[in-house]
Amino acid sequence: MGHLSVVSPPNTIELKNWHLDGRDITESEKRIKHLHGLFKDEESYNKLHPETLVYSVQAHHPVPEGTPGGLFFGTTIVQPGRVGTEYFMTRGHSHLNEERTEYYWGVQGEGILILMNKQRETWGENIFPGSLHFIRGFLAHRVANTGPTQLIFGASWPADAGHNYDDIAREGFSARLMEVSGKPTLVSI
Ligand code: M6P
Ligand code: ZN
Repeated sequence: MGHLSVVSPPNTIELKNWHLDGRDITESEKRIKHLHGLFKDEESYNKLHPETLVYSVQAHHPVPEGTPGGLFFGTTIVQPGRVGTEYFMTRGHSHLNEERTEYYWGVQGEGILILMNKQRETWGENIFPGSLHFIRGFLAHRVANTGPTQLIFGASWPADAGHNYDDIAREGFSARLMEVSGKPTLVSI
């Protein structure tokens, strides 16, 4: 970059599916074998092929993790599927820096953003192409695919938010998203 220069940006987004290209992008995949203990029905979990893909994440990290004022940007694809009657979903997390917020938005497919506050009240927001979700601070968040096709959503979060997976691993959310009478339903645990 130089004074008065006009250059191409280092990154692009494929607007059909929000696939990210360019520099500083990490990719991760979560398969059934990586998600032990996440789903309620262990018998159904054990019947699925361990290599079954559940979700994948691309994240653009233009600054180091923890940089005050920095932003990260990601695209997540959750595959269609269920473990028993529970929909395929992300692990879910809250932020280590608990007041940090985040945007999610729907790109393709249908799903539900599951949110839980510190009082362990859990509720959902429908995700669809064009839906916009502002995730307030102090909320645990996770996304389930409730449709027959891939669910793609975008996300942007502060570089100093951090991921807290331990609380969810220990206590879980207070409700699970299950198919009940053919409909996605939050069921108290
Ligand atoms: C979104 C963002 C990421 C997150 C990803 C998967 O892209 O919130 O920070 O890592 O979803 O969610 P999780 O980390 O809970 O598996
Ligand atoms: Zn987050």
